[in-house]
Amino acid sequence: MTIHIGRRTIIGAATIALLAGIALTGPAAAGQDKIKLRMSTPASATDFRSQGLATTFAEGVSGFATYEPHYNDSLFKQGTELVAIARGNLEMSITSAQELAKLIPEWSIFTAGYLMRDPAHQRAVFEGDIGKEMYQLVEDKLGVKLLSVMYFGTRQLNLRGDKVINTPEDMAGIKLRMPGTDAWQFLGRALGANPTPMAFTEVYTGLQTGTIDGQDNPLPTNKDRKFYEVTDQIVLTSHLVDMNFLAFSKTVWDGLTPEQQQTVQDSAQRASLEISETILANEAEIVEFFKAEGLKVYTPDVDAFRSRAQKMYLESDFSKDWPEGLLERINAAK
Ligand code: KDO
Repeated sequence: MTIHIGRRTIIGAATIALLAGIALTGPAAAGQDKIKLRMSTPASATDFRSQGLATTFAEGVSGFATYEPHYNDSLFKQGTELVAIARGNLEMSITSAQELAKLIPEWSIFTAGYLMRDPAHQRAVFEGDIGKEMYQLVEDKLGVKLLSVMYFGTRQLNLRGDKVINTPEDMAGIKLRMPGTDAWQFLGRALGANPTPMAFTEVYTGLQTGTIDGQDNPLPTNKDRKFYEVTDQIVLTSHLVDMNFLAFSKTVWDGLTPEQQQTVQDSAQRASLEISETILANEAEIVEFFKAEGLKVYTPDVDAFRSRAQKMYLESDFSKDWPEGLLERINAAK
């Protein structure tokens, strides 16, 4: 008996075999180029987050992907990265709650000053059910996956001049640079300042020329960007226990094998934990550096800043978009 195999059948079988090969082993193993993961950020190459990702994350995924970071806003401008990922023009970014809140109003809860107590609270919130739900919202609404949370440092006021700041009232009339979204500008007002938007990459010159009277960032960032060269004081308001999220294209994610997805996830988590620990350790020792550079570093009446900010957030339009009961769940998270 002869079995007749038509031409069509042969082509069909070959196609199935080829697709199966790709699906089972991924494009890299199928002899294709590695997947390119371009990451865009306003941060410098020496920033702790940049360094952690360029080593731990890049090495972790190197079997099938090439991590290609672009620093100092050189690929996409600050605040445009998430839309670029959603549209398929970029694979990764280091994003923030403020940028997410611009596109998904529920996320504005995480932009509130004096909400997170410390880095441990932040991790408890995002690595538990709240994180799962809020990450899913981003995936559903934006087609962007948030892989991990990293502590970015606690934001402090960094000002020119020698006016002593004790309460939010002392900030009246101070032109404080805040990043250019509504959530950041509101935080500037909650601190009692006159906020003005400016891109991160322009802050040093803004301080140098006196276009702005000050800015706010975590201490390691102030050192990395040399803001101490053009300012006179740091006021330890600790107004935002700041965090970033590693954002990843869902389209790219969906094209990975389950093993590759796991490797991406594990590498992101490992890098984010290392980055968080490095930043925390650095913050603890860095005050002496600024003092040696001639800056005054002191703690104001933090309770006065906290009560003004909390009241303003609760009365704000932002709070109308906060999911029912989420504030209480965040406060209770341990
Ligand atoms: C900034 O513009 O001040 C800020 O610190 C805001 C953060 O959310 C984050 O985007 C950060 O800039 C950039 O990663 C540059 O460090």
